[in-house]
Amino acid sequence: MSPRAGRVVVLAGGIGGARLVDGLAAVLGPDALTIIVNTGDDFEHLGLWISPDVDTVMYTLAGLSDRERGWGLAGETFRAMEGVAKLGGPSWFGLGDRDLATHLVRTDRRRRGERLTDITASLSQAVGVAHHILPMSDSPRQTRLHLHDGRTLDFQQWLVGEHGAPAVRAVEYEGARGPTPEVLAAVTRAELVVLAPSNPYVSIDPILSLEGIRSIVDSKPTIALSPIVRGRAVKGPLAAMLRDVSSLAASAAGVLAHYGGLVDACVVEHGDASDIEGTPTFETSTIMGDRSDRARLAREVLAFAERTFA
Ligand code: FO1
Repeated sequence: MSPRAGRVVVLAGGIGGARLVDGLAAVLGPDALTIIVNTGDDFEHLGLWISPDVDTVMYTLAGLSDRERGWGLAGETFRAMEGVAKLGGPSWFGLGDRDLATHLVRTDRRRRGERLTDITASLSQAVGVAHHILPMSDSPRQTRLHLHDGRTLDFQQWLVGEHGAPAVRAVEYEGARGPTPEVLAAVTRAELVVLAPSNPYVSIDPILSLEGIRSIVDSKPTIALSPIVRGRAVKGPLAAMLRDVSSLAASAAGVLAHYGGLVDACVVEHGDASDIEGTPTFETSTIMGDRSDRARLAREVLAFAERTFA
C-alpha cells in the first residue's frame, strides 16, 4: 500500500483533529485524502444550526481559524452576542459576528431541505478549500453525556456551558444511525484510515457508531494518533473521561485500550510508547503549532503507515 498515492481517510473532530487534517491536506491532494468530520457536537442555538467541528476543519483548512482559540474565525468580533446578552438571551455559546454568516447560510439551506453534505461542499468551496470535507451524517445524531451527578446534558451545554467539568458516567449518541452515502463510499474505498488526535468519546466514536462504519474501519489498515501527551489531554476533558467513563489510564495506552482491536498502529509523543504492547508505535513530537509542524507530523504519520502496512 502506498498511502501517498492511494486513498487516505481521516476521521476527525475538535481542534487537534482539525490541525492534523490541515497537515494531511498540505501533503495529500483532494483526490488522495477524504476528511470525515464528527457532527455529534452539532446543535440548534438561537434558531441557528451550528456544526462546530465541520466549521473548525473548514476554517482551519482555509487558513481562517483563530490560532489562540482554535475555533471560530481569526480577528472575530462578538458584537451580536453582546446584543443578545443585553436583551437577556443565551450568550453562553459565543457566535462571532462573521461566523454568524456561516450559521445563517447553513440554517437557511437546511430549512430548504438541502443536505449538510452539499451545504458543506459549497461553503468549503466559497472559502477556498479544495479537499472534501464530509460531515459524518446529514441527519442529527447528537452526543449526550450522562453525568455522575445524575443529569444528562447535551454536548455543548456540558463542554461550553459547564466547561466540561462535571464527571461523565456514560456517553450516548442519539438520533439517525445512517452515515451519508459519501461517507460509506469513502470508508469502503479507503486504503488507510487515520484516527486524528481527537477525543475518542466525543469526536471519533460518534463516527464509528454509524451503521457499518466500525466494521469497515476494522477491515482497513488503521493508524491512530494519541490525543493524550505525557498523561494529559492536549486540550479538553479527555483525561478525566478516560478515568470516569472507562476506568482507563490517561495515557496513549489508555486511548488504545479504549479503541479495542480497531487500531493497527499508533503515533504517540516522545516517551509515551513505554506502556504500549503489541501495537507498532512511532514516537515523535505530536504537538502541532504552526502549519509546517502539522505538515511535518502528517508526513511522519504517512511514512510510518507506509513502513508498517507495506
Ligand atoms: N467553544 C467554547 O469553548 N466556547 C464557545 O463559546 C464556543 C463557540 C463556538 C462557536 C462556533 C464554533 O464552531 C465553535 C465554538 N466553540 C466554542 C468550540 C466548540 O464548542 C468545540 O470546540 C467543539 O464542539 C469541540 O469539538
